Amino acid sequence: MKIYFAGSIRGGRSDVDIYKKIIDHLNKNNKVLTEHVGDYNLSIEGQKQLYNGYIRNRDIDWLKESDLVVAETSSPSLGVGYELAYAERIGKPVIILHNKNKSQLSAMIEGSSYFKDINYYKTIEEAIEILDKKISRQC
Ligand code: 6K6
Repeated sequence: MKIYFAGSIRGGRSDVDIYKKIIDHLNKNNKVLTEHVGDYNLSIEGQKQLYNGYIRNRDIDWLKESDLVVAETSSPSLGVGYELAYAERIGKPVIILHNKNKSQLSAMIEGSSYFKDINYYKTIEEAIEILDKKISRQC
């Protein structure tokens, strides 16, 4: 399955270790199209050589191509919010992972009837267990 993983970049990189672990786990049995989101070397300042328009269009093409969107939303990010709204608009399946100890999820996401699959977790092990259960149901 092709998976579009969404996580904060310019919204802040404090959860990059979580993104990396989730991406590595998903990549064992799937193809994550957005591996760079878990790249420790991608800083808020990174990839400045790429035009914003190029990044936006490339990412939206990948989102359209994917079978599933997995979004880690604990670090609030405008880009992730945009991707979630886009996924909702085109009817792409979405699994959301959120750590309530880090932030409160936006009412725009919690309040949308489209996002039924919002999962609150505390540890990375718990997040991975949730994903495994959900993804095995989708296959
Ligand atoms: C990186 C560092 C500075 O500028 C960048 C731009 N690079 C990006 N490369 C790939 N995907 C991106 C980039 N910027 C945002 N995205 C997409 O939006 C990713 O798929 C993330 O899921 C999401 C992050 O949005 P922000 O608003 O936190 O950056």
